[in-house]
Amino acid sequence: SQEIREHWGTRIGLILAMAGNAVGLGNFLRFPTQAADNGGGAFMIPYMIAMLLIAIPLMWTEWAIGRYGGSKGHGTTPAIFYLLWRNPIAKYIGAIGLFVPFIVLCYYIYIESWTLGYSVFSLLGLLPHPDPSLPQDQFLKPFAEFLKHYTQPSPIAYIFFLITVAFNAYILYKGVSGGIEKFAKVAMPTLFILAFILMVRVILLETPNGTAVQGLDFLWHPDFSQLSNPKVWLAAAGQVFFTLSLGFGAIITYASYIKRDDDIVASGLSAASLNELAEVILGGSIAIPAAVAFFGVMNAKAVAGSGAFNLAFVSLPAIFSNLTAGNLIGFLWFFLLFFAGATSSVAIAMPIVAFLEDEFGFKRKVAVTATVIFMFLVAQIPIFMPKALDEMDFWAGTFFVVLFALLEVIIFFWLFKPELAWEEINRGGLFKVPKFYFYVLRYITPLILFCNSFNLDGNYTSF
Ligand code: LEU
Repeated sequence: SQEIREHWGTRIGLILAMAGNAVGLGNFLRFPTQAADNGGGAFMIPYMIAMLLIAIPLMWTEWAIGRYGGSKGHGTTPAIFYLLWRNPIAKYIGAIGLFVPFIVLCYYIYIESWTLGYSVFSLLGLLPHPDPSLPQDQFLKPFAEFLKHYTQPSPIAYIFFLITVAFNAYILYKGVSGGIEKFAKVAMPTLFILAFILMVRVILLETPNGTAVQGLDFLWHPDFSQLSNPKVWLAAAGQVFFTLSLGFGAIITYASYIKRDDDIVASGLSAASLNELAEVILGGSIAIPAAVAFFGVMNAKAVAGSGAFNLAFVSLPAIFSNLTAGNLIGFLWFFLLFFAGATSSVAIAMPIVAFLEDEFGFKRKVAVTATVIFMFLVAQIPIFMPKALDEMDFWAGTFFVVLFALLEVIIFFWLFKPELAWEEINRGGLFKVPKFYFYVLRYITPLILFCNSFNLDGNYTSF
């Protein structure tokens, strides 16, 4: 269909939508868990290096691939990879860029729905309120049981899931600038304000077990002893992928709605910077410091090691229930997570929507309806089989994203023309990307990704 392709309304709208795509549950749940589990200060060094050497250049690559495809009427990788590399295999490789976001969407949106449910429970004071003088494990127990009961799944969990799906569908129906962009313009500033309030409240926490400041010290005190541990490097690389939505096909689809000569260099960097602000400053100053203040450094590590769900849905509500206005603070926390999740779930839904529109000529509403129905059906698997959730998260959210990123740099910087790829990134840029990154993208990034794609350690799951 040669109808005019939709475009983002404003540059700030584009940046906020892309930041919304990136800022998600990964920033507030996955990052603290990964950081604590991998030694705090030991994790941050590989994290920064992976950010500079893999994530930032890949981010520009995905923006460029998407904008290029969009200028030719295509927003998803089966078509775009074939434009870049005239080999039928390109279409099959490109299909990974549909499969990955779709699979992740099907469990991600379910977890997102818990955050909506929990924000309502907090606000209404329906979460447990055990006696604060109880010993720690007994104090946490009602919260753990509440979560277990909720995710069985309970009928109420199912209702919140339906509301969450309807909410996502509504934003998608409204289109790129009328839905996603408008929502991001409200959700992103709100999210930053909520996170800031929570951060300030948490930093002031002090109990006989510890202080929030000790939690910050745990995260920011560099620990070089773990640098030779490959597990820490893999975890850091996995986290930068997840948090920036790299290798999910979602950035490419969003970028396909950018005008051909509009800047991507500065906008891409701005969106990534907002994500890092939300992750290392805000995300890093809420869950871990709160857990350290309440449980002490050693126990906080154990809490984080027991998984992101325990940290977010058991430990934090338990901590908040002890504070004045705890219901309200709990609400801020879960509602923050809901906004973070929703701006990301619409992003991973978009590749399928765009694929149906661009390649089959579906109208927006039909494409969204088909995507939502299909998602709803597949989502029953993680809803009723929690083991499947882990499995989907590992394969789609951890393994295939890295493989897909490897294939996309090879296609763009080797099979397409490297000089053209470079010019594609820089065209319209408010500044030029340092040439250093050209060599990084041609040699270093693929090499690192190649080594990383052997990461089949099944213990390594996102959540
Ligand atoms: N980047 C998002 C997050 O941090 C996830 C992605 C799959 C949309 O939660």
